[in-house]
Amino acid sequence: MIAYITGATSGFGYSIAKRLASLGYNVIVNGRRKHLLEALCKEIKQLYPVETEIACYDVREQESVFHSVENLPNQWKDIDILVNNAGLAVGLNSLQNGDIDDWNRMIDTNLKGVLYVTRAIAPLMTQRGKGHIINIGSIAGKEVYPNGNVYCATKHAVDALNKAMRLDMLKYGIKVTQIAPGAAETEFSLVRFKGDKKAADAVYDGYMPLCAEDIADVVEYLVKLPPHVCINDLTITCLAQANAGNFCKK
Ligand code: NDP
Ligand code: 8X3
Repeated sequence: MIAYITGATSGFGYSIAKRLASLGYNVIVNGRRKHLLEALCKEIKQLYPVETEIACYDVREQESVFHSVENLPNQWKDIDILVNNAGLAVGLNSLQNGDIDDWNRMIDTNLKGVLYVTRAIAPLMTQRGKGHIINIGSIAGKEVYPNGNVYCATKHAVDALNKAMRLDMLKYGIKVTQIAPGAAETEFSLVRFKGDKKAADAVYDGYMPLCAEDIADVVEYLVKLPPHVCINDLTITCLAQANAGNFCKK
C-alpha cells in the first residue's frame, strides 16, 4: 500500500503522512523543505515498519512535478492514495488593495499545483483501476469571507475540481474525496501573515481550533471505508466555528 502526500513538512500533511504510515502505508512525502522531509521520514521509520520516499519539489513547477513522478522507482508507482494537501494563503487584503504576487502564489500553488500533481499521478491510478484521491479544500471553498477573495477563489476551484475528478474517474473505480476544514492551528496563519507570529496567534484567540490530528483522524476514517463506499465531500470545523465567518469566541 502506497500513499503520496503533498505538503508533508508541516500541519495536515505531516500528520496525515504519519497516520497513514501507522496504518501500514509506505509513504511518498512532498514539500519544499528537504530537511523537514528527511526528519519526517526518519521519524516514521523509527515508529513504523514501512518504507518512505522523498519527493522534494515545488508543486508550482510543472516540470519538477512530472519529472519527480516519472522518475519514481517502479515499486513506488502503484500509488493507492494521493493526498493533494500542499497549499497556502498569503495575505488578507481587500481585492482593491491586493498584492498580485500574493495572488499568483496562491493560484499557482493551490490550483495549478493540484492540477499538475493530479495530472501526473491520476493515470497511474486509472491504469490500475484503483486509487483514492483526497483533496484538501477548505471552508473557504464553500463560502467567502472579507479579504479572503483570492484564497477563497482558489479553494472554490478545488471544490469544483474535486467534483470534476469524481466524474472523470468514475468509470475507473477511483475514489475522490474533498475534506473542507475550517480554522485549524498549523503553520497556515504564520504563512498567511508572512512570519508575523502575533498576527498568526491572534487568529486562534478565544476558542479551540481544529488541529492537524483532527484531519488525520478523518483521513484514517476515509481510507478504512469499505471498497464500495466513497465520501465525496466533507466539511469539518471546530465546535466554535459555524461557518467561514462565524465563531463563538470567549
Ligand atoms: P501548513 O502551512 O502547516 O502546511 C502547508 C504545507 O504545504 C507545508 O508542508 C508546505 O511545505 C506545503 N507547501 C506550500 N507550498 C508548497 C509548494 N509550492 N510546493 C510544495 N509544497 C508546498 O498549513 P496547513 O497544514 O494548514 O495547510 C495544508 C492545506 O490545508 C492547505 O491546502 C491549506 O489551504 C488547507 N487548509 C488549511 C486550513 C487551516 O486553517 N490550517 C483550513 C482549511 C484548509 P513547504 O513549505 O516545505 O513546501
Ligand atoms: C483555511 C481556513 O477560514 O482561514 O482554509 O479560510 S480559513
